[in-house]
Amino acid sequence: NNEEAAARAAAVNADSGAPTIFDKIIAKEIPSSIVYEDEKVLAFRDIDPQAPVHVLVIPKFRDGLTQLGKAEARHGEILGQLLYAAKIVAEKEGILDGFRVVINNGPEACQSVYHLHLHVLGGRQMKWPPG
Ligand code: D5M
Repeated sequence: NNEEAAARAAAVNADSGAPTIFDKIIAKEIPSSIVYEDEKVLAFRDIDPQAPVHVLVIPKFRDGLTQLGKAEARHGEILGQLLYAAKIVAEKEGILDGFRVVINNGPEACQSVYHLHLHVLGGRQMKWPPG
């Protein structure tokens, strides 16, 4: 089924530390629909939206943060900036009353792009537990 296929696809995408497609988005070498940008953070619409609002929030400088599991104490500031940017995105998108922030970490969580990213999802009733 779809979930198994997604899990398999994610599993082949292990964390190699290689550049990802998000580097090209940051460099504006490939187009994206930008929702918010500042010096440190970029937020753009997910190409495969799972909700009416689905925005990815990423650090412009990956600095070893291929996934949250690689975070170290020195990343504290950017991690806070990413979470705050998620709130700004929710506000801009008009979903401040109900939204979800997701980080998929590693193959078992179906992470497919190894450049840390927060998913900001909203605009519909969410379910719990997530799949
Ligand atoms: O989420 C990775 C997400 O990245 C997934 O939801 C699709 C999205 N993606 C992949 N390529 C693009 C481009 N080019 N534009 C916008 N969004 C993109 P993960 O948590 O790793 O599964």
